[in-house]
Amino acid sequence: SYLPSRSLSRLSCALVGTAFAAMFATSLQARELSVSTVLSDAFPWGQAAQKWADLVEERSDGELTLRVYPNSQLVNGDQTREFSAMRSGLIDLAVGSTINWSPQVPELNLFSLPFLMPDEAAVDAVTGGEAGDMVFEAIEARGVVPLAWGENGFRQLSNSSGEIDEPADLEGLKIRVVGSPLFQDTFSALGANPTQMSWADAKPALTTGAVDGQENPLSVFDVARIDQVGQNHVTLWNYMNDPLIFAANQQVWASLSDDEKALLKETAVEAGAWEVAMTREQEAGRLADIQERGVTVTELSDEQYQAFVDATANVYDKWIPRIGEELVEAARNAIEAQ
Ligand code: X2X
Repeated sequence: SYLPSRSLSRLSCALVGTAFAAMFATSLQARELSVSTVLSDAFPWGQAAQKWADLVEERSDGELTLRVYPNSQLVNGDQTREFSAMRSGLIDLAVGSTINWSPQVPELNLFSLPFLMPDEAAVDAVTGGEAGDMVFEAIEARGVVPLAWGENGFRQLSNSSGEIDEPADLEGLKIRVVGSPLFQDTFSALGANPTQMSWADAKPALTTGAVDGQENPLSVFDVARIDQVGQNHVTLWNYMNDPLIFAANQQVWASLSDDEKALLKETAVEAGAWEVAMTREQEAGRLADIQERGVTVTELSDEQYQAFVDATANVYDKWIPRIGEELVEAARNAIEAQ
């Protein structure tokens, strides 16, 4: 050959180098997947994602790594964009709230219908049955692969101005709500003045008194020390439960081997069940701690509860067509049958 051997070896070196770099990049991408969460591992929600990551790490012998990015940082704090970011591939995986994904998946508003699910058994009947399957199909139809359920928890009402045991007590109160339109309707129906903002903005707004109240599970209230920013009244009204969903971007999912898919699914189901049980077990202790720190806790009589149910009935008229009559029916049947 008249090609000088030196340049030949240089050429082959370059070729091998490029091929190696490409292989390396592909394998790195396949190995480390991002997981988005809104809350950090100081909260059960973040612990659910970390548990998932730990189980995957352990059972894949380090072949697959999940790296958790808390505080909605992959969407610059805008939690209602998390689903879109996962669908488009900016986020590989997420453990997300039904509330935050509901702007893109209207069926998820099911869980925010006020006073639909009175207790944990009702939540389990919905997520674990036909309604839950329908919700997963709706997520899949919108380009994301759902894997398992977790739980942020029953959302309770807090405020800085006084005890709330009837809708009239909410009259004119500024309440921070998540940026999901159904909440605007629920709190308007109760005579309050709802203000939508992200979780990142919520604590500053409570601190300055820009808002008078907020609603979140007791675990969030407790860990974030919401009582220390003047929220010294909590009403236990179980008005909605906020399940978490473990999910994956569709292209990422399709790129995994069958074994990796099985591993991700099985560990998500396990981490979810672990977190749901833990969240529920901790509830009573958290309530006691909150009361010990001086928070007034209000429980509702059956009549008081019914007054809130009646005041928010029109939310159903507006939202059932958006959620889907069949899905709401399936959820109601599951709740009644338990
Ligand atoms: O923003 C909230 O209130 C939170 C943290 O509970 C959710 O992400 C739904």
